Amino acid sequence: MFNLILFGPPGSGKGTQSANIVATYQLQHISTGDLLRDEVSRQTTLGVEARKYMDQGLLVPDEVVIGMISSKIDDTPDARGFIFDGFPRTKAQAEALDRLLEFKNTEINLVLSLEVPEEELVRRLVDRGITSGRSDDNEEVIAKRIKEYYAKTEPVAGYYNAQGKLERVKGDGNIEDTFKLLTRQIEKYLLPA
Ligand code: B4P
Repeated sequence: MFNLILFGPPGSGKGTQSANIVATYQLQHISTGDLLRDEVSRQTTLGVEARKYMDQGLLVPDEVVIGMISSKIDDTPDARGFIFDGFPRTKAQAEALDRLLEFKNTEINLVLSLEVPEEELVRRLVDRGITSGRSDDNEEVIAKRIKEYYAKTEPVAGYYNAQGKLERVKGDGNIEDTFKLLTRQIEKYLLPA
């Protein structure tokens, strides 16, 4: 199996690039943002609870997200590998993911971190907010999401760096150029010279 994490701040292009990577490498895509928005739109108990955090730009509690990931992994026993998009976002989530994968005799192989300056993140998310209808894509909540990222999520990069799995990728170019930089790292891993 090949298991990849796409890491980076809100608006860095994780969702956008995951779609491209899935199409090229036939990995199973798991986006905690998409899973949570699906629960919110179906107004499940989990969704009603999660929305309170998402609308404020805060992370949803670890136990909720870890439970969701665990059942999603169990639902796809034949996957060739996974691309985790927007997960893990805390050290507790990263440790839980390591345990879940170990249970399946597999592990995270590569963590690609998209690096984008803060002004560009805000610009992209404000732009998306004009058409997305997402209640968290407005300037006030975007600022909170970015703050939450630097406080709780950025340290997760160090967790994977210590395992020798982290590669930083410039994410401020256009979608196509960023995709090329990501595939270069994936190919380097899959087809070492
Ligand atoms: P997510 O859905 O993960 O949203 P995101 O971080 O904002 O988006 P992403 O980085 O994927 O950006 P995208 O490609 O869409 O999270 C939403 C919320 O859910 C969180 O705030 C949190 O509350 C909750 N949540 C999710 N996972 C959680 C977890 N594990 N634990 C706890 N809580 C969790 O790109 C953004 C925009 O930029 C798009 O409009 C796109 O078209 C544009 N864009 C992308 N690449 C571009 C490029 N190269 N150039 C120009 N524009 C680009």
